[in-house]
Amino acid sequence: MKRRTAIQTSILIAGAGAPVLANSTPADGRAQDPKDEPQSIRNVEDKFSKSTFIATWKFGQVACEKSRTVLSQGGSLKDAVERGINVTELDESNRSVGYGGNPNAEGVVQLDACFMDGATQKAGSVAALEGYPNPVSVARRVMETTKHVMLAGEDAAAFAARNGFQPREMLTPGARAAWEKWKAQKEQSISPGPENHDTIALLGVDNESTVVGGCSTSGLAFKLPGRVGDSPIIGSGLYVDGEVGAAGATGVGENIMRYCGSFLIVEYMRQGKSPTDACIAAIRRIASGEKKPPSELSVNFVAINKDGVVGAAGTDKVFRCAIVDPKQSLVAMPEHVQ
Ligand code: SD4
Repeated sequence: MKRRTAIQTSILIAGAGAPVLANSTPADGRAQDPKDEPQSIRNVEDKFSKSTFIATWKFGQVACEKSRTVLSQGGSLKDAVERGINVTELDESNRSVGYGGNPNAEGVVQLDACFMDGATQKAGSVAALEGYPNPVSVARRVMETTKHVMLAGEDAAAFAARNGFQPREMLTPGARAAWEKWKAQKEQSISPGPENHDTIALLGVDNESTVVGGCSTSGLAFKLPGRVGDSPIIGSGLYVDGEVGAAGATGVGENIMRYCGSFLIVEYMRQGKSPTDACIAAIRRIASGEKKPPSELSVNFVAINKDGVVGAAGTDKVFRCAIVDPKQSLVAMPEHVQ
C-alpha cells in the first residue's frame, strides 16, 4: 500500500464519522510526505477535535506536536502553548525566532514575544529582549508575576535575569554570516520579503474551550536597533479572547500593527465569521486602508475559535500553517488573498 493511502486508511478506520483528511498524519508523529501538496485550509478547518493547536508556517507542526504532547501528559494549556513555541525558539536553523534569529543592523539579536490567556484575559509581553533564547517564557512570566503587560529592552533582560532565566550568546555563526553579508551589500535595504520572516504564532484550545496563544520572533532581519514589530503587541501579533477564540500573525509588522490585525480577526469572529473568513476580512481591511493590493503587504494570519474550528489566510504564496489535534497532525495551505 502506498504510504499516503495507508495514512488515509488509518484515519478512515478511526471510526464512523471520523474526518477523512488526505495529507494528514496520525498521532504517532510520522511526518507528512513533503511531496504532498498541503490541503486547502477550507477542506480541513472544521475537522478537528476541540483540543487543537494551530501555528504559523510549516515548522509550526513540530511545535504544535510538542504542545499536544504536553497537554496529553497532563500539562496545562498554557504550558502546552509555551513549550511548543520553545521548540521553535531553540531551533537554531530558524532564522527568525529565538536562538539563531537574525540580528538587527548592528549585529545584536533583539527578540519580541507575547503570551495571552483567554481564561483570565491576562497577557504578558517582552520587546527588544537581548540575551535570552526563550522570550515567550519571559513574556508568560511577566503575565503571571507582575501587574504589567509589557517590558522592554534592558529592563526586560534584567527581569529575565531576576527570574532565573539563563542568558546565552544569541548571535550564532550562521546569523553572524548572514548579517556580515548584508552589511557588505551596497544597498542595505531591509527587504521585508517572505524570506525574511518566520515568526511563530501558536494558538491552542482545550476540551474545556479554554483558549491560549503565544507569539515569538526576532523580527525583520537587520532591522533598525530598537525597532519593535507587531509580534509582542497585544492585539497586533496576537490576540486571545476567552469568549471567542484567538488569532496570530506573521509578516511585515508595520502593516499588521497599524490595524491591530489579530484583534480585528477576533472581533470579526465575534460577529459570526468563521476563522478563515475573519482572516480574509482583516487582510482586505488592511489592503483597503493601505490602498495597495494584498500582494504588496506580506500579512498572514492564523485563527481558531473556542470550538476548535481553525482558519488561516495570507498574502504570501509561501505561507503555510500547521494544525495538530489528538489524532491528526498536518500542514495546510491557507487561503491566498491577492
Ligand atoms: C515583525 N511580524 O517583526 C514580525 C516578523 C514576522 O514572520 O512575522 N516574521 O514584523
